[in-house]
Amino acid sequence: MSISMKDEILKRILAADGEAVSGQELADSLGVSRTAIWKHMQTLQEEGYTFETIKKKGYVLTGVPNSLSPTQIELFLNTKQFGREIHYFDVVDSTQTIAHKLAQEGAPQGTVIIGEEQTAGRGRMARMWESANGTGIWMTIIVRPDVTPQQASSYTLVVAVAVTMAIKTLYKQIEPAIKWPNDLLINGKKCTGILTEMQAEADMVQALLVGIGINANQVASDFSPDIANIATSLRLEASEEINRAALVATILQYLEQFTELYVKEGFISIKALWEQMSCTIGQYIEVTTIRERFEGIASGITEDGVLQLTQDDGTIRTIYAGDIKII
Ligand code: BT5
Repeated sequence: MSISMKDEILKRILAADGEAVSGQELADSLGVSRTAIWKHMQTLQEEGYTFETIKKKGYVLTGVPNSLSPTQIELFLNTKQFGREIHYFDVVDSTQTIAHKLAQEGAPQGTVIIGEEQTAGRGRMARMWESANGTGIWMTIIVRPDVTPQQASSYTLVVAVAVTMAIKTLYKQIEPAIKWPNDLLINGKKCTGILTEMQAEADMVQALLVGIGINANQVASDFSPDIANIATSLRLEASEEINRAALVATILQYLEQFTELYVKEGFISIKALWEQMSCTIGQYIEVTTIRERFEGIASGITEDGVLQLTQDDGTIRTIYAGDIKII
């Protein structure tokens, strides 16, 4: 997609990373007049960007609009396929519902659905996912990996690694830990949840609908009493405002990369990274599955991404799905 003059100006100012960018130099290098530059700067300000103008030096970016519009994301996007088609909404019931429909209609791999707010955001097993307006990242990515439905169950772990890498890359002061299978925690509180749903035939995945919910810019009082004690946001932990568009683009970048690896070589290619980032292995845990509840030490993860639990009597159980509590 070609980039507009206004976006090109914005890109250069963003790339300056807090240094002033001179209007004259912008005009010269882009081959337009100073007035044209000034007009584009006006438009950017109307869109919510703020600048400081430093005499004889130029423009310094002081704020970006708090929006996840495709234009915003594209500014940071460096992928081949992921995020090249973005469906962006102010309010949705759940981005998963829209993704299911689009996937059935044949939407290509990498299609992204984003809602600024979800009125019926959901977690696993019909749980609620709190998705307040404008504060978080509520998105679903359609992925069409060439794997069997059985193999696909480990994809959630791949997503967890990609999101963790993206957060660590942009916010070096925080380090999320992966709680098997689908949570990212910071200081023991949940900042991200992942929900992977599937459209499949007996031995072939048609589409994975990868739902990612990230608490980005909430302050403590934004959380409902239901989750106030268990939830946190990246902003609370990193002590800085989160640029949600940059984070979405960085997640898509890592996810594209890890998906390629996963399809080619399987979960084993990501296993070591997952183990490094996990806070589950080595812990004494209680597991709840649909049918039963048991305890033991989370002793490892298999090459297929299945959790292994060593029980008190030494027997090893493999866990494909469920909830765990570190006890
Ligand atoms: C998850 O489920 O963690 C998966 C969440 C996936 C949400 C995304 S947002 C985009 C896409 N569209 C959707 O509708 N969903 C996906 P689970 O492991 O079942 O955890 C759910 C539990 O997390 C709830 O029962 C609450 O205890 C807690 N919770 C709810 N909202 C939360 C939030 N915003 N932050 C932290 N914890 C939350």
